[in-house]
Amino acid sequence: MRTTVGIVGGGPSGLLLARLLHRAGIDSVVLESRDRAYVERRQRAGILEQATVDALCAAGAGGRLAREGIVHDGIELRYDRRAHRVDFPSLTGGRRVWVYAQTEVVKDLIALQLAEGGPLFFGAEVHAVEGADTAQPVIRYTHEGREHSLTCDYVVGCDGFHGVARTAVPEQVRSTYERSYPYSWLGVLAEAPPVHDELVYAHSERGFALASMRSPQVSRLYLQVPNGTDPAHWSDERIWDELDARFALDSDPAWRLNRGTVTAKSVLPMRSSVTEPMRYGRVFLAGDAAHIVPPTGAKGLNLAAADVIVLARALGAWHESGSVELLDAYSDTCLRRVWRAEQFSYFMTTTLHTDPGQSGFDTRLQLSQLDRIATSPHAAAELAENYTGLPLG
Ligand code: RFL
Ligand code: PHB
Repeated sequence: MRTTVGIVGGGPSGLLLARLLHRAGIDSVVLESRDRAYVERRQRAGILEQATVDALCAAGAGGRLAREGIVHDGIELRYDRRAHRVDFPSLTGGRRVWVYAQTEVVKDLIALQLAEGGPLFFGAEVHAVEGADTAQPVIRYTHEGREHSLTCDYVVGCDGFHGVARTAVPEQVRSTYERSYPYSWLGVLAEAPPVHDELVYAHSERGFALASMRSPQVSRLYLQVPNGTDPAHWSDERIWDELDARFALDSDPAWRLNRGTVTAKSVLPMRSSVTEPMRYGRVFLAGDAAHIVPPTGAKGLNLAAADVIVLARALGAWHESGSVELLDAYSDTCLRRVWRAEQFSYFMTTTLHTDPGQSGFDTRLQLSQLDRIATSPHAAAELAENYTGLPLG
């Protein structure tokens, strides 16, 4: 089999790329190792930048998003038992974000890809990407028990942090920069209406907490927990009590979350990682295959979308005119934005979480930084610009 662009991985980056290429008249094949139900159920991100929403609309996947997505004009920061709202439009010249879950983005893109007949194979496990530095790289994969190969003009590794495409970049060319954090998140999905109409990020002596949402009926909540925590040790009651304690306000002692049935509980580690370069020969890396951020800045999915927007434009230019100028610039263009998001995610994470060995001095620095955001429009604008998303390079 052969195609113009072989895409390894059918997560949000692979699926969005396939749709953008289809609109540009470029054929592609998506190979996804998992089955459809698994890919559609994976609970992950919830916040979309406007540029991500625009790309989903351009890809033809904007219909349900426009009806069910919820526009947010700000977030609330809680610290020292006080609340401060950061208003995005007034600080950024009108920018805002959307609440629309990654599960829904993926469902919409899969439905579209299958309806328009773009090849998308589930249960297709890629073992190797060969010939990155030749004119015709080849993807080797197994599907329905048989070995196959897909010959391509270009291969894009959209296969996430544990994918194989990254290894097509030779070790002597590849550098990975990483950081891990001494805490994880316990993520909870609950059939409970969100009590507040925007996201609440809380710094407390007991650790970080985040109240997000999936719909007017469903809350998505996170608690900082020690690495290695077993979610089974957190009963529903303990989760609700701990969340209420971390969100506590002196000005409103009666403030409580709405409680409801907990439908999912999982622990996710926090990690930062960047692999450079994001391109070697005719193989490109996009999304989590190239970089990971801790979720505190809500950047993971948006960075993945930004990569494939840049790549789709570059492949479009090559397809139309044969020019490889934008393809040659891909890695540098993406990495500038990636490192900005890495810094912002690191900043949000280390400002809001409590390190196990944290001193009183460290805590006071965090509170001083949060106070600065609450009192200086410049400091607040820095947060708001990064959170709502910087312009695409
Ligand atoms: P994905 O979503 O990991 O998709 C990669 C796809 O590639 C497939 N795959 C393969 N297919 C074929 N052959 C192989 N050898 C393959 N190896 C892997 C996988 O099955 C998968 O379908 O990467 P993509 O598309 O780049 O999208 C990135 C986003 O998913 C990611 O950045 C965010 O979800 C990060 N993230 C979060 N971001 C947030 O902004 N807020 C969150 O709350 C949040 N929660 C999370 C997260 C990431 C998590 N991971 C990766 C562990 C929670 C988790 C658990
Ligand atoms: C989510 O809704 O899952 C979410 C929102 C904001 C974050 C992280 C996760 O920073």
